[in-house]
Amino acid sequence: MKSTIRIGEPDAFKHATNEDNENGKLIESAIMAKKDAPETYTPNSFKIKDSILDAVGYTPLVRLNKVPQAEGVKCEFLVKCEFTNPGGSIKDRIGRRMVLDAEKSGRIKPGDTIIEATSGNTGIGMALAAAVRGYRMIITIPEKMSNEKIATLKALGAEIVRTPTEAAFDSPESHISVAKRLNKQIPNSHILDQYTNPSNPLAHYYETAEELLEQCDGKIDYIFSAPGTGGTISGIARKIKEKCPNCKIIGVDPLGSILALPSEINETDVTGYKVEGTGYDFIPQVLDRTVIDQWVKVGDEDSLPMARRLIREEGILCGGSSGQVVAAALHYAREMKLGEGVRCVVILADSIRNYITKFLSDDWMIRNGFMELDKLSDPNNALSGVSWEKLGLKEVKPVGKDVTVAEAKELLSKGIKHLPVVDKKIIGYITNQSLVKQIINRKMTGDQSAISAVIKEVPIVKHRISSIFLIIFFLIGTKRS
Ligand code: P1T
Repeated sequence: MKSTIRIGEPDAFKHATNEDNENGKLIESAIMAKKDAPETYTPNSFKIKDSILDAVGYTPLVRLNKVPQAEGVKCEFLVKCEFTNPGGSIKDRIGRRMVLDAEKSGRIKPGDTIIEATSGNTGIGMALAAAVRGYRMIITIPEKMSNEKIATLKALGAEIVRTPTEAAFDSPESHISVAKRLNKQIPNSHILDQYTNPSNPLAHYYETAEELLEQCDGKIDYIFSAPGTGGTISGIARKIKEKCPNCKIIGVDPLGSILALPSEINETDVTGYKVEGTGYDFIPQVLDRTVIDQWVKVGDEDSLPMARRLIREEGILCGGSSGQVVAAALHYAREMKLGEGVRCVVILADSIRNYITKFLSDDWMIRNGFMELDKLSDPNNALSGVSWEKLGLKEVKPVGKDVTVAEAKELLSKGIKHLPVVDKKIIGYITNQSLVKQIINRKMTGDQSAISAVIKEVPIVKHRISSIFLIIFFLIGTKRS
């Protein structure tokens, strides 16, 4: 498989626009202004904690012993295991700090409602704080994000509003705009806003970066982090540049996002990606691109298999963005010929728990083109050696986009659960449930087009995979659901 990874030219911060320099100044002045905020809310102690919020932070820094070596990388690779935070991600740090800082400043008081637009992990971190401190929590979150995150959020008592993944950040349907609308409608509600709140980078300036300096005795040569809001990388970078000025900060950005510099490196045909939490279609205010020395772009094809390798080979139970940043860092170390004695630190933002039905599943990986079909000949796979014929699967023929309600209904009544719809290429599938919903909601008749019943969340099928492969996977879905 061809690598998707590409490295931008060095000193990328030199390409930051005036607007980004403003972000840098803004974060600097916020950090100066907040010097009186507590440096940490967590005493570093093994003693009894007053609440689970005191268990946030002080995460392990662990050496990788197999994957870099297998990739021919000579330098030292250390990973910051943020998945050991109580809510399972690095965003617990800002969940706690944004809530406690807002309480301390008198902006919010228990009983109020907190609303946050999130890709899930910040939501979990804030819902934890809200549960402990007594707030109502409303989360707006794009459909793309995993059901595992939603289940955790609901268990923490958060109310969920899902928004379309395709919505641009400034469109009325985006998770950010919906949060703003709810804020106007709900009395005593507040958006603490991770995209602009200085408490976000401050959590990493005061905590994550200090932990790294202590864990490494001040010797760090490279730090790799994949920004979403940019709070992690900006907060860490600001402290590291003060204490360890020769350390290089490398930003890792998914193909399809526009955060990297110089901006030409963002050019791609890729319009979406499966890794959750990193990359955006706008530059968040807390992302200070002036403190990032270089950027690496990386696609899902490298990121998700790398997350699986970290789990399988190193026992590091991390999430997809961790695979993304490690894949990019290893590529960088190899290309730059970083030798023995060079220390690279990689921030692993979240945990396997968020992705059990996504990249942890072989079916999901194969359906999305991140694992070869012949993986099923792997002796460890339950289906090893079993031919598709023996599984008794029938072929499902895709229908065109002009399929009518009556035709779709007829095909679905023959035991097909997912009816693929094509318009030159696959555009989605119709299920009994999606069809019935349209018939009821839109009072549709049999001769009308069934196009509105198409579910568009369809696996990206790579050109190297034949349509037979696609059909097989509709059948697998049919068998198992
Ligand atoms: O936002 P930032 O500090 O840049 O962290 C990026 C990031 C990386 N990896 C994962 C899995 C993440 O969830 C995130 C950021 N997440 C959010 C912005 C959020 O709302 O959960």
